[in-house]
Amino acid sequence: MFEFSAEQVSKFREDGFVTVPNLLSSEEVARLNERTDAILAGQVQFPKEFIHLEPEQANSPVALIDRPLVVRKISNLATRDSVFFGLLKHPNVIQTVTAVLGPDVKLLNDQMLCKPARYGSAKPYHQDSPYWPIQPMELMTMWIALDDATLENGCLRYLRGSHKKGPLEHDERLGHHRMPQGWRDLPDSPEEVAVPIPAGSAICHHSLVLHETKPNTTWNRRRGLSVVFMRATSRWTADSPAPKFYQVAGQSHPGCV
Ligand SMILES: O=C(O)CCC(=O)C(=O)O
Repeated sequence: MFEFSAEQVSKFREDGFVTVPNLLSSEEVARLNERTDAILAGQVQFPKEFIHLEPEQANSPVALIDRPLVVRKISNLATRDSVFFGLLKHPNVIQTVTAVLGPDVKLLNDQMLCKPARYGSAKPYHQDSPYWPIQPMELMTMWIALDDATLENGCLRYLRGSHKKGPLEHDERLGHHRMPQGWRDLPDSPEEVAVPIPAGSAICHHSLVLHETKPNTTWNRRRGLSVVFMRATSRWTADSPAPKFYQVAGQSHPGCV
């Protein structure tokens, strides 16, 4: 029987991340993976603008023949696809997000992060919150492994406790990635923890914890679904009007997201 315990909540608060074993069954993982392949093969309707290729492969003939070899990211699956939408109602997901964020929770966004076999590239150290116009910066990313995430194929790596540094300026660029100054070649640090997890398990991380993934050096892709949740009392800070955010649990609050 699944349980997200008080110890896991404390670990999340202290370290900035915590593993969630057996969030999904192997059947549920297989169903999501079959659906992803059906979307990529065009057997299921899905807007093309939400499917992003590895930048250096965008014009390669491989992109026309075998999309799973070149797709890097698929955005907005949870709110646009009926099978992925089921995750937002999944009792284990609801139990976990409400344990960390409280009873009133909304979805900010979600994306499937694929690291294609052999050349799937690194994502350098960064915090998530500086990318989003949401205050306070206390959101939670649930990264669900849809393949075993290993040291070799680019599992998540964290700097334990780094969410307590507060938001850092992300003013250095590496390709299309943004990261804090001086974090490109991080010296070995005892706080750095690699977190391999099997398919169906997840990691929940605080939106200010520093994290990265290394390249995929194996012959198989590595898929992970990154789903971002926020308290329904959060505020939208951009000048543009706030989008309508999906209510995952509890109730909404006037003047908030
Ligand atoms: O999956 C990856 O390669 C990067 C994940 C990440 O940075 C995130 O989910 O915030």
